[in-house]
Formats: sequence, structure tokens, C-alpha cells
Amino acid sequence: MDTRGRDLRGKRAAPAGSLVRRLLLLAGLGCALLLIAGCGQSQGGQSTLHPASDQSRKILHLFWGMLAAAVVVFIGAVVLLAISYRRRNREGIPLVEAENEKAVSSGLVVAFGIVIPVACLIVLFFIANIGVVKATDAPAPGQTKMNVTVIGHQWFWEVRYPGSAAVTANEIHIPVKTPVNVTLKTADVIHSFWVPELNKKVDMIPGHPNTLELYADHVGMYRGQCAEFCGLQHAHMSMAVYADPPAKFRAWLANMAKPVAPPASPQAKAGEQVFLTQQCASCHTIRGTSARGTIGPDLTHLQTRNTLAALTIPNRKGYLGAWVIDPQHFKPGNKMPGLNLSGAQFSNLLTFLEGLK
Ligand code: HEC
Ligand SMILES: [Cu+2]
Repeated sequence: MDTRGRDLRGKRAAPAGSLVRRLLLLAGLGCALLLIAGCGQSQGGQSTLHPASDQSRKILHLFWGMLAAAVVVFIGAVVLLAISYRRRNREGIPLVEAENEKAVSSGLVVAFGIVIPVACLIVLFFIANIGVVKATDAPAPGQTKMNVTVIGHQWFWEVRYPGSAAVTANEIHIPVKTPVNVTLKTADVIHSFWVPELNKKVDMIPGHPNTLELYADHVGMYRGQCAEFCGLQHAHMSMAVYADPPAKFRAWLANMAKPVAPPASPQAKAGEQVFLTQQCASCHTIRGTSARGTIGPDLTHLQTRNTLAALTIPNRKGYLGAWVIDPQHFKPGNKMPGLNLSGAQFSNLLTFLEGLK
């Protein structure tokens, strides 16, 4: 700082400057608190801090261990820095070459710069790779009784149950306390499947199926998210894993495997015709009808889902109608176009969709 600069900062400026600094510090602390608050359960079960399986508990322990090691190393570095700063101030001389050499020869630099970091990294490497990575790996094929296949699409998840005709989207049901082997594939680009409370994140790579074990300690809903940027609507590509009591799960799967029941009313029948003739059928499958499209989610049992469009909106009549009229409003850029239907076509179609139980 030159003398002119010092003159300009008058005596009155100093307290004002420190007030601004204090306010900035307070604001920063406030932001940090808000950030930490975001780690809670606000998203409805998508927190790495609330593990619900052995695998995610091991990942959490590894996280705490690494954080503790990082905190110790960080505090050590700050203390050393403070010591050197005080010494320099007291002696009134900057650290010169000679002192640097003294530090090297006294072994401090070697200890803190090489030995301790290498030891820390080796220990953490073995704990992470031999402990946690192995423990969270999926079992070999055939080791679990339950298998599910999840296929990533821009921007929803197709869910299949090998050995059953059941196909659904975005909401994956599994029996509680049962290891489930999940095969992860993609229909287009790279996606990543991550349900933080149940297990690690595994990529879906074109042409290379990966596997993951899902296991849930207790009944409930566990939220998940695509964790690899996959295009415009990546942020609206969520999924939910429902861990059900085994009997409830079996009933759910049996219903999902069935083709759709015939339309219950003349309006629903007319709505089915709209669905089959107005392009819907070229993108969507409804088992039990001639609709066999594979671009969009299977709609056979649409009403068994709680949400639409990969957890973007609730599955209620108003939202369903609004989605069919203008899907680009909720997910701009998604692969479903709005179609120009007449009022009567639309209301019959909605009645038909409402009956897909
Ligand atoms: C060009 C292909 C295409 C056409 C035509 C199409 N859809 Fe879609 N539809 C999609 C895709 C893709 C999605 C998934 C959107 C997303 O979540 O990103 C979708 C999602 C949906 C959903 C939400 C399903 C869920 O579980 O999230 C409904 C309901 C639906 N479509 C109904 C219809 C109806 C009714 C028609 C005809 C009026 C229609 N679709 C026409 C491709 C299409
Ligand atoms: Cu994605």
C-alpha cells in the first residue's frame, strides 16, 4: 500500500470498514447456516446423513472419518501458519532462505509435507477401497432372489421386473429387508442412479450394464435423483424407491403384471380410441391394447403412481390434464409434445387415463 492510499483512509473510515467486514462475516455465517439446514430431510428422504441400509451407513462412516482427518490436518496447518506469523512479527524479519533451510533440516517440512499426508492417504485408501467400495458392491448375479432392471431415459426411469410382465416408471417398489439386485442400463446418454439413503451412486453407461444392490432397513419412501448431467431436464429426473412389507409388495407386483382392464364406461372407451389414434400410442405402451410405443413411460397402471414426469408433479386429475395439454410447461424440452385435441377428445381421454389402475 502506498502512502497516498494510507492518507485517503481517514480515521473515520476505519470503523466503518470494520463494521462492513463484520456485517459481511455475519451474512456469510447466515448463508452457511442455511446451507447446513439444506442437509436435513426437507426433500422427503434424500439425505446421505440418514442412512437406511448397511451400505449407506458404511458410506456415511467413511465420510465422517475423512472429514475428521481433514479437520485435523486443516487445524494443524492453520496452527503452524499462526506460529510462523507470530514469530515473524516478533522478530520483525521475513522468513528468508536460511530459515527455510533450517525448517527443512529440522524435519518439520518432511514430517508435515510428506510423511503425515502420505500416511493419511494410504490409510484412507485402504479403508475406502477394501472396506467401503467392496462392501457396497452388488452381489454376483444369482446371489439375490429379487432382480429389477432400471433403464435411464431422457428424462425418466423405466422400471422392469425380470420374470414378470410388470413395467412401470420412476417409482420403484421393492420388498423391505430384502437384498434386490438392480441392473442399470440406459436407452440414450449416460445417467447416474443415486438413492443416497440406500446405497452409492452408479452410472448408467450405454452398452455396459452396471449392477447395484438395493436394501432398505424399514418400510418407507426413499428419494433418488439422476446424478450425471444428461441434458435439459436432468434436474427433473428423480425417482422414488418404495420399500413395502413383502405381502404388499407381492400384491403390487401381481397387479402391475396384469394387462389393463377394459374401459369401464362409454367415455373411457371413447378416450381409449383417442389414445390409440392421436399419436399417444406411438410413444406409450398400454399392455392389453394395441399401444406399444417405447419412447415414453409405460402407462398400463398409471394410477398406481403418486407422481408424474419423474416426480415433477403430483399424479392428480388436474395435474394429469394439464400435463397432457401442455407437457412442455412443466418440463420444457422434454420429449412429449402437446397435441391439439378437441374439448370432447380431451375429456374422454382424461376419463380413460383416470381408469388405468
Ligand atoms: C413423441 C412421443 C410422445 C407422444 C406422442 C406422447 N407422449 Fe406422453 N410422454 C412421452 C415422454 C417421453 C414422457 C416422459 C416425459 C418425462 O418425464 O420427461 C411422457 C409422459 C407422459 C405421461 C406421464 C407418465 C408418468 O408416469 O410420468 C403421461 C400421462 C403421458 N405421457 C400421456 C400421453 C398422452 C395421453 C398422449 C397423447 C395425447 C401422449 N402422452 C403422447 C412421450 C410422448
Ligand atoms: Cu441426468
